[in-house]
Amino acid sequence: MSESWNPGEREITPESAVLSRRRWLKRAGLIGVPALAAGAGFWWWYRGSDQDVVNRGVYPGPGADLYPARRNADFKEVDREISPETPVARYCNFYEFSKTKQVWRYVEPFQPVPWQLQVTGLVAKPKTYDQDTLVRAFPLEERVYRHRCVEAWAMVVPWTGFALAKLIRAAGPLPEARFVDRPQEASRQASRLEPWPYTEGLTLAEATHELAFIATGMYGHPLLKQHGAPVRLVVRWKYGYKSAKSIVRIELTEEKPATFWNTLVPWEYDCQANVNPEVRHPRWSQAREWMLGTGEVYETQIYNGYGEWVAGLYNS
Ligand SMILES: Nc1nc2c(c(=O)[nH]1)N[C@H]1C(S)=C(S)[C@@H](COP(=O)(O)O)O[C@H]1N2
Ligand SMILES: [Mo]
Repeated sequence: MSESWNPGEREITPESAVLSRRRWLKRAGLIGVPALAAGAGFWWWYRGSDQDVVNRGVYPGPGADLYPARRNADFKEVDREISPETPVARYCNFYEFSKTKQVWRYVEPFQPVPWQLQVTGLVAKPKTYDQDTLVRAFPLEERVYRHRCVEAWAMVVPWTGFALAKLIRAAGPLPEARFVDRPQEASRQASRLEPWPYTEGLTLAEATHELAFIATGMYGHPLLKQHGAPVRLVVRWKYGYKSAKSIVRIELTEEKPATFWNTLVPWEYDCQANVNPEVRHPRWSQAREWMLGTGEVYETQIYNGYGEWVAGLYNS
C-alpha cells in the first residue's frame, strides 16, 4: 500500500506522455511568444511612455520664467507625500476631451495660446486678462494642496498661482454679488446631451476665502494641457469637480448659477460638494480614498482635512 506522500504506480506520469507534453509546450511557445510580445507592445503603446504623457501636455505659454515660484510657508506640506508627477498626469478628468482618464492622449490639438480670462458680471471694474498679464498681475506662489475627486481618488500637488480672492477684489465685487460662475471651452463640447460649456459655482464667501486658488502651474512649471492649461481653479475642501479647468470667464451673479455636473446628474453631484466621508455617493462610499501613484488608502477627512479653515463658512 502506498503512503499518502508516495503516489501509487498508476499515478506516475509515463515518460512518453512527458515527452509529448514537452513537444506540445514548445509548439505553444512558438505561438505564445509573439502573442505575448504583441500584447506587451499593445500595452506599452496603450499606456504610453512617461515622456509622451508629459510632452503631449506641454504648451509654449508665457511666463515660463516665473517658475518655480516660492513656496508659501503656510501651505508648505500636508500629512502625506507629494504625489509623483507622471501618474498624476496620466490619470485626469477633463470631460471636454475624453470620458477616459487618459486625457493626455487627446489634448495635443488643444492650443491654449492665446488665451483670455474675463472677470465680469456684478463687479465695479470688469476686466479681461491676457495670459501674459494674468501671470504677472499677482505674485505667483506655490501651495501644496490635497485634492480629492468625488470618485475616491486623491493626490497631493504643489500648485502655482494666486488666491482667487485677489482676482475678485481687483474687479471690485458689488454687494449683491453672490455666486461665481466659470464657463470654459474645448473639444467634446459639440454634444447636445451635455450642458456645455463646463461651469462651476461658488458663493462669494467661498470664492474669496484664502484657500480658493487660481492655478497657472503645478510641479514648478506651467500647467500641462490635461490639467487645465492655462488657468484653472483649485478648491481644496471640495470634490474635484468644483475645480474647473481652462477657465475663460468668471462672472459674479445674483442668482445661484446652474453648474455642469449638477445639471447633468443632480442626484449624484450636489452643487456645494464639500468633501464629507459620511455622505455616501449614491453608488459608493466616500469613507476612504486612494492616492494616485502609490495606491495608498487613507480615511477621507471632513472638508478634505481643511475644516479648521473653512467650517466657519457653513456654521451660520
Ligand atoms: N473644464 C473641466 N474642468 C474639470 C473637469 C472637467 O471635466 N472639465 N473635471 C473635474 C474633476 S471631476 C476633477 S477630479 C479635476 C481633476 O483634475 P486633474 O485631472 O488635473 O487631476 O478637474 C475638474 N475640473
Ligand atoms: Mo473629480
